[in-house]
Amino acid sequence: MDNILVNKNGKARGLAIGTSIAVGVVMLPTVAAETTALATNDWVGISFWIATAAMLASTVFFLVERQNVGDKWKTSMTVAALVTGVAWYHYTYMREVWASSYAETGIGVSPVVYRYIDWLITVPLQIVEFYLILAAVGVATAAMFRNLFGASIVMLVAGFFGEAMSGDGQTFDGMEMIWFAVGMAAYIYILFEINRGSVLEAAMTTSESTQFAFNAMRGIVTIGWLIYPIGYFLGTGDDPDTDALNTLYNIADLVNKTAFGMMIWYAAVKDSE
Ligand SMILES: *C/C=C(C)/C=C/C=C(C)/C=C/C1=C(C)CCCC1(C)C
Repeated sequence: MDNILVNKNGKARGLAIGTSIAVGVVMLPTVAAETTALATNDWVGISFWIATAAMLASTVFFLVERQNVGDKWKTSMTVAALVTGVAWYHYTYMREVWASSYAETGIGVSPVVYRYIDWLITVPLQIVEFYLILAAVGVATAAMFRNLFGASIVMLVAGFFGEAMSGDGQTFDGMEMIWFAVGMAAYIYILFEINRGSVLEAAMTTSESTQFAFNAMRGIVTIGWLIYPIGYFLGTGDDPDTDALNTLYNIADLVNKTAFGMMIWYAAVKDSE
């Protein structure tokens, strides 16, 4: 306590905590806005609520832990905190869209617009995170960044058009599947790009912790990201299962944002020991 303002590390930590508190206070009116009480049987609403809390906790954790890792990992920790922080902000609205419609009608409404605005910000941030890992592996190029970035935008825009059309009462369900195919093509391209032979080879020559981060990234894109198209598939078309779509999206966000950030943190701590 006596040296928290003197010691360089303590000062930086104090700054991080201060920033977290300031962000929290500024956000308070929206977070604590008049809210519909969650119905006791609203399981999807409960998953929204859990995700909201987890995103906030992760953000504070990544910001504070940033001080305990080596310099070269600090930017990765910052980006991880931005991803969960932006998601937390949107979850406070998404859960409200869902829970209020469920409480009124017994049927939850998908917060499509908030969801996609969130993804449009957090997915490119994750691409930055991937780029930092690929740079540590020694294979990052500007072209690669541009391609991954471009493909992720195509994927999301296609998903948005498909979902915005879903359940609109017009019987042109085929369009949802066409947009799905466009999104899948972009996703498969991303998988291909990070699994190139030259990338895998270069990764094998790096430190243990860099390899851990690299494999975490591949696992996230291959398995974590795959949950989203499954949710989309179940939640659009003739007989859309909106509960399944939102539950899967919420779980996927926890895996891809919180758990991925934790893996980055673990690699960073291992490397900084
Ligand atoms: C933090 C949010 C993340 C990591 C969101 C990722 C979203 C996807 C990987 C979405 C993928 C989709 C397809 C592959 C096909 C079209 C439908 C989407 C947009 C759900």
